[in-house]
Amino acid sequence: MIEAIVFDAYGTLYDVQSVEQVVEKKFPGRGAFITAIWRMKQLEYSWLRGMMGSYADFRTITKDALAYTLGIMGLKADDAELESLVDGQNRLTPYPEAAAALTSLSRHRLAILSNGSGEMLRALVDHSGLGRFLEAVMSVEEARTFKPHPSAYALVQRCLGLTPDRVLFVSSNGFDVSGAKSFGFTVARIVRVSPDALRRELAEPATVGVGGMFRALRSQQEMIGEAPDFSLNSLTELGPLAEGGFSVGA
Ligand code: 2OP
Repeated sequence: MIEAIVFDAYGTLYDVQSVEQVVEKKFPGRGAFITAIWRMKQLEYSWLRGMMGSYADFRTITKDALAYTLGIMGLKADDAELESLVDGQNRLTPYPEAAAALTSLSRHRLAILSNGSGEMLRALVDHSGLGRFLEAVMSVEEARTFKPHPSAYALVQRCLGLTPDRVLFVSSNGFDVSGAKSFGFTVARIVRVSPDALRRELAEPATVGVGGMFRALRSQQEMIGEAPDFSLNSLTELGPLAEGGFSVGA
């Protein structure tokens, strides 16, 4: 039986592209491009550091990824400016349906497990007000590696005292869906970009911009096995799924 619902943060409860406004203000006309490359590099650095066994917290990784992005574009930012842009990640906007969806799930234990550092996640959750729904906000910091490493997902059992079969893990990130499923959780994937919409967007490759490239690489289910148990179009569909007892195939 599912007792707890554990959410990924970035891209699942919070819209990572919402930092674009902050970036656009600093670099007019380049916000969308910088934000997309920044997010891609941020995750790459977490995976690289995970594989290299050289952990650095997510704030450091996020800052390094931004420095990389600005560097390749020949844009200058001093340390204080980099820090201030990174702070923008602590004020991301939750998806519009997030609060209502969490309200509808109040009979379950609710938590976040994120690659974000503890300090970033506390700021994010406090700023957005979603903290009132959550029993725990877990950072991979304690495991000193990143999702999709199994020891990151193992923090859920340590923190909530629940074996994986009692947890529904919710993510929109393909890598996270595969990692969580491989770990042993029941997994719901939130489909933020449908395969049809993406196919339409990619029909004319010559006109695809960085946003399309981002969606092509990061919005779809990965093809490395480990398919999710449920694919939902928004967080709102979790309520009815819970009402139905999370029956697989629902
Ligand atoms: C997370 O919140 C990075 O989206 C990923 O853990």
